Amino acid sequence: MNTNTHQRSIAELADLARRMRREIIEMTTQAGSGHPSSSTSEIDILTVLYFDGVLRYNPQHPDWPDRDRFILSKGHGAPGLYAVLAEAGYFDRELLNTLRQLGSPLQGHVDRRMTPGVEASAGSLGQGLSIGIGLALAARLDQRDYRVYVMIGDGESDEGQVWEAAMTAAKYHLDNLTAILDFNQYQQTGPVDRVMPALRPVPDKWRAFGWHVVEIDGHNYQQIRAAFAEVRDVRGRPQIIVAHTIKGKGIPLIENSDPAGNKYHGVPLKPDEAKEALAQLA
Ligand SMILES: Cc1ncc(C[n+]2csc(CCOP(=O)(O)OP(=O)(O)O)c2C)c(N)n1
Ligand SMILES: [Mg+2]
Repeated sequence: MNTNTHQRSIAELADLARRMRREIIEMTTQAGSGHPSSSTSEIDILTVLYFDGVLRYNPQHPDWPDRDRFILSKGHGAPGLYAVLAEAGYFDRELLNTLRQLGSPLQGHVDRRMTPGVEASAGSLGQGLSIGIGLALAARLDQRDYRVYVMIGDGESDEGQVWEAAMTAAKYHLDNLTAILDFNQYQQTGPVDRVMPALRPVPDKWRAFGWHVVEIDGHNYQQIRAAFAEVRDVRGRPQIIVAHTIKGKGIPLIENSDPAGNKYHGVPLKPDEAKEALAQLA
């Protein structure tokens, strides 16, 4: 099954994302740990990337040399990516029930040695964009036309390595590299505006570093689709999609928790809460 060439209707995308939100809740609650709020903030973007004809991939051949690469640099958002990879056909959906178990290929943070479809191991924040640069440079050297997409977090952007990568990608004019910022305004210990207020103004910073910037609502499928189309046509510079998102989006219990979904950073719903959330996502 190669799902990558097929464009879907907005209703189909919404339905897919709803199902994957259910799986994120189910697997984290069953595991008794994990990151449901980080995973649900990223899931609409991943839905368009994987299921609306953006990313070029073939689950039957995860090592296909001409595939596009997606790196989840905020590697704790693993449950979201696992739901996507199962839906895409990289592995059986049953495996989702083994999240975070010893010996399972689905560890708490993504691991490329264990999970088909995972391009880079992550969890120690700040490294994914640099790995993406390596892959983008390799594409150029190998004369391949694959593209590289890297999702980073706003809290992750505290890491100096992100800005070293920002400069380096611009230096090499890597127009086959797209970063996606999951700008949900929160990180593990609180609002990014308190932990690192100098992150703003985000779009101006990336522009100053030589990147093409697109700013969108990261839960609006039309805007996500348009952003991926726009960056594909940019020549001579890397691009970043600054996506405004909400931690726990689509799960009222998490989304409306205080403060703004971050109560559930690294905290799954309890079984009775999960039951309520799943009923709302039925
Ligand atoms: C280098 C490093 N420092 C600290 C952590 C601990 N940590 C795990 S998640 C997280 C917050 C990340 O926030 P953000 O990038 O905004 O991701 P979100 O969950 O909001 O999507 C932190 C600090 C880590 N994983 N790696
Ligand atoms: Mg964040």
